[in-house]
Amino acid sequence: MNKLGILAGVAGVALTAILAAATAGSADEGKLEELKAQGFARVAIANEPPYTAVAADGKVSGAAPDVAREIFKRLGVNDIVASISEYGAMIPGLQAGRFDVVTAGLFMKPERCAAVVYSEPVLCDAEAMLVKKGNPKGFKSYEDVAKDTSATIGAPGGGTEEKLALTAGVPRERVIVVPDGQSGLKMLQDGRIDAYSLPVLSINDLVKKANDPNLEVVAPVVGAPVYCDGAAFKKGDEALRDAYDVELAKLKESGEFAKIIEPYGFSAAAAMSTSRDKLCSAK
Ligand code: 6CS
Repeated sequence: MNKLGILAGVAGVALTAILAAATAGSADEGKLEELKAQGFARVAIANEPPYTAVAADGKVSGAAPDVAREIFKRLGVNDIVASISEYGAMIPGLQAGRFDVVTAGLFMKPERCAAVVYSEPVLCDAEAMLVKKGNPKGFKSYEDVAKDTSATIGAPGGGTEEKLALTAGVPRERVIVVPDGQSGLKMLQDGRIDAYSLPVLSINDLVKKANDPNLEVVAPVVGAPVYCDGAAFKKGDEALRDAYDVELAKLKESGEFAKIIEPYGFSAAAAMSTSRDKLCSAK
């Protein structure tokens, strides 16, 4: 197809999306019509298995995108297109319109619940620390890291574990921002950090693939809550979130939700035993 043809095609999709939004009633109801016309939802992920993963051929998997893909298909949005983002950049990216939704294991916490519009819970997990075999510094909690004035801990930038370490009193200069799991593993193996913290299932996945006898997992981190994520939508997209929640509830009810997430190691019961309201109001 020549350039003119491509331009006409793109204009056609845009025009369809605009018309769909205009005829779908209130602006936020138009978002679903817009995504249907677009043919896909743009999702933010982190590439942190088993929550989210991107294979060498670009195929996106992981419990969070798999749930999202199934729900969007039921809403008439045929596919998802994923962008990898640091956790700390996901909410600003959503608010700036770079993504239509965050499906990355972005844990619900009051400050995040104030900034976005979450679905009901999807993936729940405790926190873990990866340390050298024998746990030489005896870490059990983030407070233990704070008390050891020579200790450093790696964590995702803008992530929950970074916040937990800082809140536990680890000085900023001893909390090392780590871009991804493989980097954290290498930094620990090279002795550049004394601990690397991610949720339990992410750390277990790293250890399983590392095949390194000189590693040990501290889990759960004493004093750290069990968190759950939800799909995070931009404020104003409440109607899209509500439509998403209707399909999520049907998946949970039918047992299909468990079939999607439990092979990754997540518990459907854990997500079904709590709620957005409880998690967003947790102290
Ligand atoms: O929500 C978060 O901030 C955390 N969630 C996951 C799945 N991994 C690390 C991140 O810090």
